[in-house]
Amino acid sequence: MELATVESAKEEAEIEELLKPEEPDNGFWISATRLGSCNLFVFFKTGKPVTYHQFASGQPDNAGGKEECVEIFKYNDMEMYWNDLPCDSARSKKKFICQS
Ligand SMILES: [Ca+2]
Repeated sequence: MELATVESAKEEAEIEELLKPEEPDNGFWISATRLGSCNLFVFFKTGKPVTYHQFASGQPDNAGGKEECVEIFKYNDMEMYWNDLPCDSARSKKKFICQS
């Protein structure tokens, strides 16, 4: 099992369906990670660049220059959004979305 890649709206919709019972504002780690200090992301599972994404308004912002991981979350039970955030901060203790 590895962190999931999300490469299309269809895949994201499938994940959203699985997450419906969860608390809406919980974030979940996916396989996307920042490459260097710019806003280029790759999936570390495959090495492929992230071409489909749904970053929330103002994201990715690389706050503090340390936001190298990516979560997906639901906000106010609306559609899912993506956010970059630090991989190792206390706030980052989130659940994972994995795939085999
Ligand atoms: Ca962010």
